[in-house]
Amino acid sequence: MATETTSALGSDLGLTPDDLIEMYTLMAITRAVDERMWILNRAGKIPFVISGQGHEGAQVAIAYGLRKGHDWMVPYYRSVASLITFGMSPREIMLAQFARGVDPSSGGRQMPGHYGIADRNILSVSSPVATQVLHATGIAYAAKLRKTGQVAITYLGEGSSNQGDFHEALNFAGIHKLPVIFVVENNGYAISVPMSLQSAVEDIAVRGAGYGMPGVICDGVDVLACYRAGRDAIERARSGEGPTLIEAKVTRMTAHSSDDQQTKYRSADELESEKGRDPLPRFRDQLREAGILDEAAEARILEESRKVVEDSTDWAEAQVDPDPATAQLHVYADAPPARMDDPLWRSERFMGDGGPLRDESGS
Ligand SMILES: Cc1ncc(C[n+]2csc(CCOP(=O)(O)OP(=O)(O)O)c2C)c(N)n1
Ligand SMILES: [Mg+2]
Repeated sequence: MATETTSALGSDLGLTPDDLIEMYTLMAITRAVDERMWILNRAGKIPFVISGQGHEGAQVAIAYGLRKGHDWMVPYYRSVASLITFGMSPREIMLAQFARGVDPSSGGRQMPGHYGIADRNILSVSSPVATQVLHATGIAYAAKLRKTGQVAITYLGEGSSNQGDFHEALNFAGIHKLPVIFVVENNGYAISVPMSLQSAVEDIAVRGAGYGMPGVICDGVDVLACYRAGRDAIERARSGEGPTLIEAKVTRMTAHSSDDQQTKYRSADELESEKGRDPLPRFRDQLREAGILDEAAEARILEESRKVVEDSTDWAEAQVDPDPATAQLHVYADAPPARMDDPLWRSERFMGDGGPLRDESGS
């Protein structure tokens, strides 16, 4: 296990060997949870998986310096490693996958992968890509006005950085020097569309210059470089210097989602060459070489990951589905009548002056 004398790896960044082991453990747990989701999906137990495999190094490292429960995280659908680093538990992740009633993200109402826990400062994932970039900017604006010292961090893919929302958010954040961090996880594809057809520039980070903020590139297999990028951006935001755009170059090790087949648009050669871009073995080798991770510690981490996966799967699966009587909770300010033939449906409150149930006789 880690000791003071084994290595100085990470010490220039203020990271201890225990920090590095924790980061590796978070990556390993997330990978194990993700792999289990695919099995559950193929077994017909959960409807949909959208995977963060290949993104874990960047996600854990960039989020590692945040203050849990104080700062704000505004995730996207691949953010499981970021969320676990920020304190969401694998049980809570699995509850969303199984859409159980006690799921803290939405009580089993949202599409799977739409994680969020309001009282832990984790905003719900948004289905329309890039809308979250504006939400994070608004949260950062509020934090600045209220002088709370909070930092908001948000995540998106490189394809989503072509949406107008991204540019409007960065412009506003740059003008007002907001405490917000924009993390673009560039995996080279927006579903089947390659980077060359998404953007005329190779690096999304250069867009930061257009909005008056640093654009920093980090390699997603270099966990310590990603940590440095995150730490610097957090310090910048916290000290009032303003926003940062981080672009983490990552690889998408799986298809876009469980409903996609990437061999239709990626060659076998390309997929093979990407295998060397898996952050887990890269970080593990780095820790081994530095003498921080020995075989016994690695075996312990593997065992811990296995236990966490078994526990979170079994526990979440055993929880009950949401009560159907609560299906309309939080959908309307006033609960509408349960039956469509209830005369209340025809009232002014629900019909206005011509709703879908307007009396065809014209009376
Ligand atoms: C506004 C909007 N347009 C299209 C979609 C459908 N969609 C979901 S994910 C996705 C690809 C996004 O690619 P990228 O931003 O690179 O993220 P990645 O999935 O690669 O992590 C698209 C087009 C959507 N959810 N919202
Ligand atoms: Mg992408």
